[in-house]
Amino acid sequence: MKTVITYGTFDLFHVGHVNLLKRARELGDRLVVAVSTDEFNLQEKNKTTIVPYEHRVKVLESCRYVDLVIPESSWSQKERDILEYQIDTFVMGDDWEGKFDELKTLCNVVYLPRTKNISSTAIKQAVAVI
Ligand code: C2G
Repeated sequence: MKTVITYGTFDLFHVGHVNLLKRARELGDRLVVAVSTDEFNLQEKNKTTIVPYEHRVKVLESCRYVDLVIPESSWSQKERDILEYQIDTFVMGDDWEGKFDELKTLCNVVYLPRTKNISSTAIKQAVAVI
């Protein structure tokens, strides 16, 4: 059983997220997704989300590529998660290229090309001007 993990906010779930999750899932047999809590987003990423954490969890749990959803509440939990869930591959979009290379001592680290021309921020901006 090859297990993959990825982390993110996944606000305003869109096709860029779907493409990332699909490709991540294809790297193993099981995909664990760690979703940033509202507090983590606010305190650590200076991000306010439109969709509250509980709803973002439910949306991800409904995605065919996702097998398990866990909370992301700190930057430092990744090492613990990799050991606890026996992760073989850690995946992030390449906007994070190189940022998590220290995890290479624990598992494979893969950065996948982001989907162009879509982001939660762009969606917020587009809706704001309607
Ligand atoms: N993503 C993508 N293409 C896009 C938008 C996002 O491939 N057009 C990917 C990102 O690279 C990331 C994942 O989708 O791997 C989730 O994106 P965000 O919700 O923006 O995640 P982020 O806020 O970057 O949080 O500890 C890591 C952080 O929690 C990552």
